[in-house]
Amino acid sequence: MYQLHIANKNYSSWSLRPWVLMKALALPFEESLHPFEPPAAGSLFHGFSPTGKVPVLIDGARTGWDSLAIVEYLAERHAQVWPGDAAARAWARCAA
Ligand SMILES: N[C@@H](CCC(=O)N[C@@H](CS)C(=O)NCC(=O)O)C(=O)O
Repeated sequence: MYQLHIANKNYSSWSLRPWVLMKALALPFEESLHPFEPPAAGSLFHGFSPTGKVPVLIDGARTGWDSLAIVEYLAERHAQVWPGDAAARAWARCAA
């Protein structure tokens, strides 16, 4: 099971990106919601995030950060992340 560290989904669209994806595809994950109160947030986030930012995805011994890098990590493990059709995939990547 993945663990996804995020902040408030209203104010952290970066957090929202992998969260929406994983919910939409019903990928198994545990959500860890952290209070988002900048500028103090960053120092708290360093407890689990190499950059002090969210989102962060934990997969066993692996820690991944940056929302698009997380999406690409998931795409290598779950074929349904990006559309199969090349044109649709290109559009989806542009939109992301
Ligand atoms: N490029 C990063 C941006 C991550 C980012 O800036 N996250 C913000 C929340 S939206 C954060 O953690 N800020 C805490 C801080 O800077 O103290 C991504 O796509 O994940």
